[in-house]
Amino acid sequence: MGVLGRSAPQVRTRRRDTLVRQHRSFPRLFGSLLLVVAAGVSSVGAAPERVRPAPAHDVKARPLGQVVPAPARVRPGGSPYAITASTRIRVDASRADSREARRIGSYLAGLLRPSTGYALPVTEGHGDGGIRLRLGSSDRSLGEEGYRLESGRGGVTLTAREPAGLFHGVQTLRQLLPASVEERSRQRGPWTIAGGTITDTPRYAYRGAMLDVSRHFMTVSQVKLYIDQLALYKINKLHLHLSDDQGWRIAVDSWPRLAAYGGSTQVGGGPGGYYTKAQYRDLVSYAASRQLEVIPEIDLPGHTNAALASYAELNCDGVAPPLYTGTSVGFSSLCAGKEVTYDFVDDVVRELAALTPGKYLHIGGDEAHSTSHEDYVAFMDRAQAIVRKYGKTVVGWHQLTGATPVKGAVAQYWGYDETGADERLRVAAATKAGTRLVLSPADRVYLDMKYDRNTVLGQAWAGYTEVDRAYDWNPATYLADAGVAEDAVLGVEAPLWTETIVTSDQLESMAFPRLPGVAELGWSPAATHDWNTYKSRLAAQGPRMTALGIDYYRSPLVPWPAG
Ligand code: NGO
Repeated sequence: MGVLGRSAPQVRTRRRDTLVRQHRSFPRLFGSLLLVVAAGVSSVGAAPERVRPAPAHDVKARPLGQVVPAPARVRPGGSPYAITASTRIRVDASRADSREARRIGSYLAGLLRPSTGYALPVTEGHGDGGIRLRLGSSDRSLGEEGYRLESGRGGVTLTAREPAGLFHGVQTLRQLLPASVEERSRQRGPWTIAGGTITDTPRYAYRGAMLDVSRHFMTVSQVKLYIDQLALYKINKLHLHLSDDQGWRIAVDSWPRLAAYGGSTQVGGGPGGYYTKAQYRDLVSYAASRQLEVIPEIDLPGHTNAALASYAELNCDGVAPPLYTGTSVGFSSLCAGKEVTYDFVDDVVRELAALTPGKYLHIGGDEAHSTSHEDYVAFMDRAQAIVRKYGKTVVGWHQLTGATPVKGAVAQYWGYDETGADERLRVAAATKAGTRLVLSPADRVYLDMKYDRNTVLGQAWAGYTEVDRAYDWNPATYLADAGVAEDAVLGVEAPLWTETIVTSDQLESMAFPRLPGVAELGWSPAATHDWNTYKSRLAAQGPRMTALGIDYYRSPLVPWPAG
């Protein structure tokens, strides 16, 4: 592996991106200076002293297609629709679907009420006008995640077959409104949506983001915040990297020291932490409410120092190593020759599978440099069988293709431009035998890679990754030269490793604005792919991210609006 020789990252924790911070505080200061001006033009029922005028670039209805990810089909035309104090959100669904549809209606109302100041009651049944959410459409072309948005003078209607489609349609609707709609205090409208029709379905079924909660522990509320940010861009999988050398982050009843002791530290020696089962369930259901499926990962047989430190019997020599708070990789291994190893894997997978409604369970398999090849193959055979026994689909990092992927297994490719031909060919051979791929090329979509040499956080072992590089590649052909066919690609995933990341602000400054580009690669048809038009649509996300409090990196490659 090319990465073998990479140097350990320099860890600089708790630095904030002060530039971004200054940028964020500007509109708020500006807003308070204009309070008096705004007082006379507030929306119905608004408390005037909390209203500020919309910035100039927000006043007109944004063009219908100005959405990230780019919608599949956009037909502008007709009159715009304006949300007003009398607008209702009408939920129109069969009885079977009505709870879900109502929930999505309430979610939309929750997004719009604080900034508009309108009541926006959510009501059920037919009726014209307002915002209409129709679930249970018989239009098969919308698939499981697609939707249609029709906007005109009388109202805006979202139609979908499944709740996921309605939810994604809500994200589009939201982006068609001025960025100030994302503020949590009352703002001045108008709240206008351009007229026309959008018909939208995803290119790939798998559009993921990974969060490493092991190197630095992230609290439940930090993860929920990230989930909300991912949902805005129609990401539908949240892969949680729950164990590594530096920390075990999920309670396992049959092996309680894993979390209690193995979770008690992190990179740099902080207190670490772990999720109780109730907290994990809460995360899973929160993610589901945002149409994201949680994919838990227990990294095996390497990256296991936290487990080895917690239970001496898991070590070949029976001696538990100390906890580890550095950032090296490849030094730990479960003992493939001991039966207790498989009892351990069985217990962990059984408990985790029981907590996880989604179909996937990720067993890592990367950088097992302290496990012999023979042991690796034997171990992965048994570990995969255990995952299947508990009814889950195996996911592994692409080194799994150096063992024997089971039928239906998914390999997550994290190679980069320097990855050798042998390795690519091995991955391609596995796809010919039925293994499907999730693509996470490290020099494209690793969100922990530095943007350029001035980036304070992150690492650079796969090279610098500016916003254009993260966006400008084609998942369908990325491994074509090695022989990977288009239909072997299940989708894309952007991992965020946290050796250098501690706070949500730091996380945001690395994820944004690259993550929306990866989301677009996963969702939008290849025909819409174009850096020049994308960068303008991305620029329009700037004020929205600011309003949401997202500390994004103001890449010089993107024409962000002034102010
Ligand atoms: C590699 C390694 C991780 C690191 C990451 C940092 C994979 C799959 N294994 O990616 O342990 O955290 O790089 O960029």
